[in-house]
This record gives sequence, structure tokens and C-alpha cells, in this order.
Amino acid sequence: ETPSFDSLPLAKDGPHGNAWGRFGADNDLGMLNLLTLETTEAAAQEIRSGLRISTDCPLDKFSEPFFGRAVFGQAIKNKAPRSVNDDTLTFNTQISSQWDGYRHYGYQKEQLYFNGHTLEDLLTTTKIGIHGRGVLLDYATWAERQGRSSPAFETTLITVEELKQVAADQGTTFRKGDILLLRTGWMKSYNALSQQERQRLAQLPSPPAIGIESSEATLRWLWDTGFAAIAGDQPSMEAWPCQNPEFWLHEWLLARWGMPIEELFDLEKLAEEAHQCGRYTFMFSSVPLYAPGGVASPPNGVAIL
Ligand code: UVW
Repeated sequence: ETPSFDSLPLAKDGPHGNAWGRFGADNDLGMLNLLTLETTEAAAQEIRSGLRISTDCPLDKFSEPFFGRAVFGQAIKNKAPRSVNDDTLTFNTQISSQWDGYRHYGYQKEQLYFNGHTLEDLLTTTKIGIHGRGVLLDYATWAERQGRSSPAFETTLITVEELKQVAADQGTTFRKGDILLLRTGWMKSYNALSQQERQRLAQLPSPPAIGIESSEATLRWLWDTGFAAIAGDQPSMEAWPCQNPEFWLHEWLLARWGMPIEELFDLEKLAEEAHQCGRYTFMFSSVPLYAPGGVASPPNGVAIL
């Protein structure tokens, strides 16, 4: 049984809106608990053609990464006289497609993380795999067909009413434990920028972006629909900069609820295929890096249609 949104906070002595302890006092998986053996088995039933589409951007796609992050580094070492090579990669886990884990954002005021952990507690190890039914909402194509203006590099708010309309027009319904993949159109617009325009965007301290509106209505919808995790094709998931700090999605989803957020997914090919076959649900599998104490990770995401 899903507790109602209005019953939050679950830990009554914890901060506002928390869902701490929903799956047991020592259970730190958060909404990923909604991904069960049954939901994985049901997700496998979504596979019709077996077509596999990666949803990751290359690690070095953003030669000017956002939010001041360092560039991707690779050093190849040749082991002459043998024809053998090794390489060493150095990269910030959030420079390209990425999951934000629960260590990424805490409650800013209380300085507490999901399930009430402090920064010191976070040195414990967790291992997470994310496999389930993926649901694509192609807002970008919908907005274009509607003749709706949706500038990618402005703080363009995508509302719940719009998302519901996109789902209805696609013929998409949701199930508890679904993984939402939202195509805002940001990545398509970014791909069309010149190198100079990309640089200019990345050098802004807080680059404006189209995204989900940070609002109570959004939170209620995400909670009531029962998503296990949400992913998008832009740098911050929520419209950026956040216009309504009371409903700041990073804090609510990561610190209060334990719902992973994915950013900078490449959903271009997936959207093309989904339109072609008229189906927006598929098996989605993602295995983040097994980095003990990790904050974020490249997703290694694959949609199987
Ligand atoms: C923001 O906080 C906007 O993005 P990130 O999750 O990449 O830090």
C-alpha cells in the first residue's frame, strides 16, 4: 500500500515531506524498492522486437561540462614491446548522462540526507541496479505538434497537466514502479548549437533549462503515480533555476523520498523508434558503477523494445 502524499512526513520527528523508513528502518534503496521480481518480469513482457537502444551520451560529449565540472580525461598507456594497452579514465560522474544518487543532495537547511543520514554516514557501501518498465513521455514532439513554444535554454516550466496530456495523446498509462523518461527537447536543441554557443551556455553559473515545474502538483503526481525513478534529457531534470525552492525537486526526490534522478539522457533515437512503432513502453535496464560510497554515476542505460 502506498502511503498518501498527505500522510508525509513518514518519520514524524524528521524534516518536512520525508518518506524515510517507508521500506524499513535500515532500507536505503528508497523508491527502487518498487522494482521487484514481478515488475522486472512484467517489464520483460514489453519486449517485442528485441531492438536495444542505448540512452547514454558518450562520457566526453560535453567538452564544456555544466556547473563548473572538470572535463573528461583519458590516458592510454601502451605496454610496448607488447601490443597491449591500458587506459586510465578520470571524470566527474556528472559530466554526461548520469544518475544522481541520494548522496548528491541533502536537505539544505538541516544538512541531512535520505533516511536521515549525515554526511559521515554516507561512507557506507550500497549497490544498486535499476531494471524495470521504462515509459517515454515525448514532451518535445507533443509541444511541437501543438505549436507550443518550448525554448530549451530558458526556464521553461513543463506542468503536470501538460505531462498528463502528452501521456493521453500517446495512449500511455502508468503502473506503480515505472521509470519515467522525459524528452524535453533540450538535447535536440543542444546538438544543434555551435561549439561557441555550447561554451557560452556551459560558462553560465546556473544555465537556464526547460524541465519539470518544481511544484506541489508535480510532487503529488510523481508520488501518486508511484515512479521508481525519473530520467530526462536535460542537465537538471527540473526547470532550472528552480523557481520555487519550497518544492525543489532535487531536495524532495533525493533527500526526502529516495527517488533517483537521471539527467542528460540521450532519448533521440528512442523517441524516433517509439514513434515509428507507436509504443512508448519498454524494458529499461541500467547498471550504475559499483563505486562504494558513490555520489552519482553514468547510467549504462539500455531500452529494449
Ligand atoms: C543540478 O543540481 C541542477 O544539477 P546536478 O544534479 O547535475 O547537480
